[in-house]
Amino acid sequence: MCDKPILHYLNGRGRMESIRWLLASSGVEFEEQFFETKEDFEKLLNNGDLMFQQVPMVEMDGMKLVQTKAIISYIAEKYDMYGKDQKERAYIDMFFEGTYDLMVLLLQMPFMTEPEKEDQRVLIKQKTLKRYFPVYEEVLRKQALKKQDYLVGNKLSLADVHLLETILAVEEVHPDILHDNNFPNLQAFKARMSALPTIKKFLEPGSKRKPVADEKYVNTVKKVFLS
Ligand code: GSN
Repeated sequence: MCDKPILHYLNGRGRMESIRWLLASSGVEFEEQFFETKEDFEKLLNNGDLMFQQVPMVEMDGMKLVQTKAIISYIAEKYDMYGKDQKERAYIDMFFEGTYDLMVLLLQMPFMTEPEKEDQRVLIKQKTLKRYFPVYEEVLRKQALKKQDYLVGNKLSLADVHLLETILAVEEVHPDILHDNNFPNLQAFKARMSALPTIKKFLEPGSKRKPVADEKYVNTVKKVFLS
């Protein structure tokens, strides 16, 4: 019997990566069971382990949790990353949903054709600059005036962890986006967050953080889910 959460997914980012980020940032060790073939996935399905025949699935506390956002909420609440009251939680949810919407655009990209990828790169830049990053920059500017380092209250939350994950993912597509577009508070946030011990460790090579999807991973996903 394993006390650590067990994450069931492919050996790649996808919808599981934010769950990995949240657990790692909370200092929680976890195990992973990867599947690589349709047969492995079907085994989980046939065992009745997947409520909606979908992954991510996380085994923890005697449950087989599915639905990414439900999993994220459970972990955030359990490890005190979900604010101190209902209002803080509402803001954490709003900030998380914003970065999640941007992250979906990033996660789709490896599965596109080259011309589609180019359009998506442009779309990501436009949404990042016009819709998302200015919001977080302004919130962090106001928080800095109150000598507060995080998006909500004065405590690390799910919203901060997901913002850092998203900043780093956007930078993989547009490396100079913070520097070239005058986001000093986001830059300072990125540096501060990356230096937190649990996050620093997760960012180091050899951690359970997954690389950006390559061709092999894309083919595995297609083989498992689309064949
Ligand atoms: O957010 C969630 O966890 C669900 N609302 C969606 C989960 C989902 O779509 N999972 C995919 C694989 S991960 N990539 O998106 C999945 O299990 N697809 C198989 C299927 O038959 O839907």
